[in-house]
Amino acid sequence: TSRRVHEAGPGHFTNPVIPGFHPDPSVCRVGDDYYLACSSFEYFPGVPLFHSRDLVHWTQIGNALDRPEQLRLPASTPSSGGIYAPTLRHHDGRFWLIVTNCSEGGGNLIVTATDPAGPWSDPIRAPGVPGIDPDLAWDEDGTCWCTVAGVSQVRIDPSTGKTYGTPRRLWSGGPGAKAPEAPHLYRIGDYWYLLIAEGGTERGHGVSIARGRTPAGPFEPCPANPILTHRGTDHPVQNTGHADLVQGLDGSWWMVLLGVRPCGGTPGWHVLGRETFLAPVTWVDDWPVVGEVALDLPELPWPLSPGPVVQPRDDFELTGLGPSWISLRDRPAAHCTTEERPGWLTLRARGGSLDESDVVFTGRRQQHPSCRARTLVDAAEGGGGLAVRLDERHHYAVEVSGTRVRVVARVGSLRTVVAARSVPAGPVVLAVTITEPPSPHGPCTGPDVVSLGFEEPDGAFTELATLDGRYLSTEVAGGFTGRVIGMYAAAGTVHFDWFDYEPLDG
Ligand code: 6LW
Repeated sequence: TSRRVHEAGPGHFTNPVIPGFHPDPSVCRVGDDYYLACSSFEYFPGVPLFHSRDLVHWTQIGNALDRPEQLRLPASTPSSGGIYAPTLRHHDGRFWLIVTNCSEGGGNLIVTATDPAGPWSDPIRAPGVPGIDPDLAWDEDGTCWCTVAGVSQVRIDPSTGKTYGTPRRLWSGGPGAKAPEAPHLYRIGDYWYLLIAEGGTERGHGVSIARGRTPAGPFEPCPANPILTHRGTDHPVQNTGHADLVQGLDGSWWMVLLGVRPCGGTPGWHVLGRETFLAPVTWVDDWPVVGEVALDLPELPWPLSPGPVVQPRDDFELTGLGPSWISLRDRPAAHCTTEERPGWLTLRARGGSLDESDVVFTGRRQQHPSCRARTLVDAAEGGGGLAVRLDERHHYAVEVSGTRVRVVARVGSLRTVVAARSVPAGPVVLAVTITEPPSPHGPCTGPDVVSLGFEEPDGAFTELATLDGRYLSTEVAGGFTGRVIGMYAAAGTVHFDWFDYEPLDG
């Protein structure tokens, strides 16, 4: 079987462990609890945080940057700008998270928390940190080292953000490989290990490691580098890199990493962004050896611990939104609220359509190759709908304005209304079904198919358009994110009574 709905059977589990656009994972363990953080780019809140007790079932418990005082992404933040590559660590009774805000007026910042579910502190700015992908590591005498892409390092006081001395270049990775980045530094046994990604986050991506006797080096590269790469293979998981290591309570070692699942031959298209995968690690001659990044992984050395079952429907009965909802750039209450009309999510447009950076859009990551999303929309006072979004220039949407429903497609510089139909006055269910072609005997032949339409009052689905999913892929659009399915307002005020998202068997 090529790919399947993310699901753990007895004794086995399935990669990716966190499906959908969840790149640059950083992980730490406290007792028998694991915590993991990812990048979030142009979306608010920033830096999703997950909890697990078995490394394979992850439940989102919050976001590190979930207050406007912590994160204000200006309207100038491009898609794939914003928040990059956190490092999450536990030290001295607190969680520390360092991350880069790549948007205007941003920079490196540190937040801390005693409970990773929050609240997280206001950010401490660290302007002396000389690059992206910052890491924090403490040595035996409490000195903290901040290591960044490049790969260089500076001493830092993480409680003030102040850096000391001139940044020093540590290592550039393997000869000729581009983009040495995503460093993480660890004390393991007698050595300090410097783990990095190299080759760029696309098909050439890989993970390499070096070791030294002090946190500042000198570092000796591992003779087996890269210790992980799928470059030049036809493995169903590609672009593997940007990794972090963690040791289980039982002493076993694991790597979390990003990877993509392309569909449709060479080069293929991946549409869910870079996802978080897990691989086992063993040690030979004091070097880590990474096991296969398999879609079906072997048995774990501990019992599985599934988190709470996620219901397909959010009926917006609660005040505020759950942690997996993300809005484009910001979420001011005047434009996105569950309080104006209780039991509904109200979005108020501020001018732009999905092609503009000021569109009011709130959605969730597409996490399954095949899935369905539906929402009940009241657009009597405005216009908006349900969109599958990659960025401003790549999205498909079914939208309603008054009694007119239409499907709009934007691919690069082309924008077109694909279909339109009149519907009876009153709220209408808009629906999108995404289907990956069945490929029972091998790799997915792709591309996927995006069907958009609405439901008649009797519940029957009327399809307005079937669109080729490849144009909403990273291979076409570029960038660092993946698809997000969500609700938007392009004009006036639009109310959403509920939103369903359910995986379909691929
Ligand atoms: C990130 C870099 C990378 O900062 O992509 O895959 C960049 N690795 O390390 C954005 O995620």
